[in-house]
Amino acid sequence: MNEIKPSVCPYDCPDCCGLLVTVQDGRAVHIAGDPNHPFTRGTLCPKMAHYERTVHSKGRIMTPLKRIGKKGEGRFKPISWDAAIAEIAEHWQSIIDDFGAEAILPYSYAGTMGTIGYSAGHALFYALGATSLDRTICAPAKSRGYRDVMGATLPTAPQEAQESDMIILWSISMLATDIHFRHDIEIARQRGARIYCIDTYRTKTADCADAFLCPRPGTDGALALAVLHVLAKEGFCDRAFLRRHVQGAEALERKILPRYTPEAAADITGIPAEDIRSFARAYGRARAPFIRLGSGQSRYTNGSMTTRLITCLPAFVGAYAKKGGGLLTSASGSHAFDKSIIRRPDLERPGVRHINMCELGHALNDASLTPPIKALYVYSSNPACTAPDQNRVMKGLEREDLFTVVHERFLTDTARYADIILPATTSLESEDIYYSYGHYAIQRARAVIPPVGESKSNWQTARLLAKAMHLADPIFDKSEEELVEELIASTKRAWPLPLGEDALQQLRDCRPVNLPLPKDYKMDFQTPSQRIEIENPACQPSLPDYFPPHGDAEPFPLINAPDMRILDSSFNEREELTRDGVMTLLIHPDDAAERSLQDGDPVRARNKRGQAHFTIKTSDRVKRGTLVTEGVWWQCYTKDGNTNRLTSMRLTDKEGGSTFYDVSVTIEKG
Ligand SMILES: Nc1nc2c(c(=O)[nH]1)N[C@H]1C(S)=C(S)[C@@H](COP(=O)(O)OP(=O)(O)OC[C@H]3O[C@@H](n4cnc5c(=O)[nH]c(N)nc54)[C@H](O)[C@@H]3O)O[C@H]1N2
Ligand SMILES: Nc1nc2c(c(=O)[nH]1)N[C@H]1C(S)=C(S)[C@@H](COP(=O)(O)OP(=O)(O)OC[C@H]3O[C@@H](n4cnc5c(=O)[nH]c(N)nc54)[C@H](O)[C@@H]3O)O[C@H]1N2
Ligand code: SF4
Ligand SMILES: [Mo]
Repeated sequence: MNEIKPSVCPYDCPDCCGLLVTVQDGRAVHIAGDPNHPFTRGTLCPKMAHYERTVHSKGRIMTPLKRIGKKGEGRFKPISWDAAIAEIAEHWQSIIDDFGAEAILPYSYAGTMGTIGYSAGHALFYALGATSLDRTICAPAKSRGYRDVMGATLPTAPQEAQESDMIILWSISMLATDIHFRHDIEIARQRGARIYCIDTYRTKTADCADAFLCPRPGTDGALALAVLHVLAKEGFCDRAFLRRHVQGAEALERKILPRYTPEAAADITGIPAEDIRSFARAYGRARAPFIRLGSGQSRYTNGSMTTRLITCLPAFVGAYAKKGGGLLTSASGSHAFDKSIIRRPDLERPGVRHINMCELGHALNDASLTPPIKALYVYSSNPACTAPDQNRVMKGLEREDLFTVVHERFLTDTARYADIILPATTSLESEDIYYSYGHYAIQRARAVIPPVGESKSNWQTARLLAKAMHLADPIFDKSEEELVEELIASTKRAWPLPLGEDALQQLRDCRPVNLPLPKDYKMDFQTPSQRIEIENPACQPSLPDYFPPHGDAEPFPLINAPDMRILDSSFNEREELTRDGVMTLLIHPDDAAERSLQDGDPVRARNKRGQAHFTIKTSDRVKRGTLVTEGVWWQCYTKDGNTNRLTSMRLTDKEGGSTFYDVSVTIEKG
């Protein structure tokens, strides 16, 4: 008999879709979108349309495995959970005895966005005294840039865009990464809104827009300043709003903006001055402009500053005071729950060493680290594929003296280097509660099918390891169900407005619930001055200004953007998705002609960190002088490693974020 059960898409995607899963004899046989979800409204992206193929893939790891071949060779033998846990505990204990607990490094990210699953290892590794991981791989510089201007002000809800007359898709690959926002845009468009896209190449998302601006990589800060220049000079500022609600607009106008004429910005960005002017005028004239800001601009050494500059735009025109106007960077759904319930920061030992996950390649190879990293525990992440400076990461993973445990669903690039692999459940096999970083709905999901094989969830595994390491804290006695109940109860203290009884019941019943937003939330500026802080005395410099990205010394900036078929390295298990080719390098036809390159030619892209092989595809979607590749592909689909052979461990200006796009290369045939 078929049963339809609610669930939530667990992937690192702002949409956090509500799912309806058809279950037959304990197997998921069909996945659909939940029409009652307030943002995703019944549709799914192509990746998830066949999630059942991932869940019941023949590639699933079914039992714990122990390495029998060389590191990376991929030969393992099945062992029992008891044996695996005992062996891990024994290794860890002997490492702790010889080197101290900081010689153990956990490494995880958002393989699952479940509130429990994401943070399932925190309490365990804090209690052990292991090195703490700074989880910076995604876009902390973007969050910081927003915060430097807006503090903790709630970003604008995406559905507001329906009421906007000018929507700007700014460094967001919407059709790949936030597809449900298209729904809101289409409603706005039917009401007469114009859509703009700002990206470093003409993405499919750009095709949805009425106008497209194409800056040189990492130069959007100069574009934002020139827009502000035009707004100020041509009388488009909302002076009353600036006087009442904004700190430092006048200082910016006087001290910084004179340098950023559209002509000066054209030199920096490569966008013609006239295009900058007409974009600025459209922004100034719009009744309620809405910016949907992705993360592309933040993955550069100037990433937080660029975001800070873009965040100044709505303030100059008073967009927050208008229905439909505003800025959405990342929705604050993460504040729905008191995450300390699961993360237990009180267990972290004072002064314990922190390592930035973007610098894994250093951490595993740096001989001067005391203590050195002797054990690595990876879950919900695939750093051999997704971390920058892959040559260094691989060198570290190859170390015979590194004891590596990987908790995974598939034999990923990282799992191949494990000494022990533990089988992980998918979201359909475990209980959790989810929030989104793209909208304000939250939702609980119960397990809808039994675990596939002997797989266990992150939390169940952390509990087993905690017991084996004799950790006594009562948290390790709690089930996921108990934790979910506590998280639901915590909304009362964590979220600014209480959820009504109906909403709480809906949550318990696994139905999506929109977090209540305070009336005038857009105008409730949560900064020390209670104003928008264009001048922020706590920042250095206190006024935002443009500075260039790092860029490297090679001639071609290399954008490595999301691919629609996969999500970071997730979905690589679905071989059918690689059919149309991977490791494609898009190049402008004139740049290709100058180098006698033609479609289908093999090329090698190189810089001082390494090289990777691509297949050329000429395209006038790409700006002259830049190169584009899409997707983070498992290394087994590549000749000698993926794009991350070329990317750098360099960090962003603030928050130690990743700089994946701040990289350049030379190319040659072969
Ligand atoms: N299909 C798919 N969906 C995904 C992912 C995926 O890999 N594939 N990844 C998931 C994750 S982890 C994240 S963090 C989000 C990211 O979601 P997004 O924010 O949409 O993605 P970004 O990687 O930040 O890149 C967005 C766009 O920024 C552009 N860009 C790069 N540099 C610049 C620049 O200097 N200026 C401007 N204006 N644009 C620039 C890129 O060309 C790209 O089209 O997506 C999530 N969803
Ligand atoms: N070149 C380049 N590199 C990039 C990016 C880029 O744009 N360009 N994007 C970067 C960004 S924004 C991010 S966020 C990172 C993300 O990089 P990662 O953190 O490596 O994310 P994924 O590649 O999605 O890998 C997640 C893994 O978790 C596993 N998994 C899923 N669910 C569970 C679970 O419940 N438990 C366990 N134990 N495992 C599970 C999946 O099978 C998958 O292998 O990649 C970064 N890397
Ligand atoms: S990956 Fe994103 S768009 Fe696709 S189903 Fe999941 S949450 Fe929805
Ligand atoms: Mo990310």
